[in-house]
Amino acid sequence: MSQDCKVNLEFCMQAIIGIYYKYSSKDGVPDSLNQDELKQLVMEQFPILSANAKKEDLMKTVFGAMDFDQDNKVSFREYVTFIAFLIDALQG
Ligand SMILES: [Ca+2]
Repeated sequence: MSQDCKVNLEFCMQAIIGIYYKYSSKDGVPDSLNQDELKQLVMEQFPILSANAKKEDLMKTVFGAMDFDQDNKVSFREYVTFIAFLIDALQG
């Protein structure tokens, strides 16, 4: 893994927050991701996963997994909870 002196945990957390609002703000309602916003986030932020999975199946799985309260949108809390699950899964 390459070392970059600009990357630390604080930087990573700010990036996670910034990425959420970058996509959630597209429809003028920045407090949630709708399905189109989430699809764009997944395609751009998870390019390897997106390239290796059927996109419709991937989106159903991701949206279903992130939308814990099933209100058809992804809140910031749902987003960061899902990111935490992903980090835990990735570290094995
Ligand atoms: Ca939700």
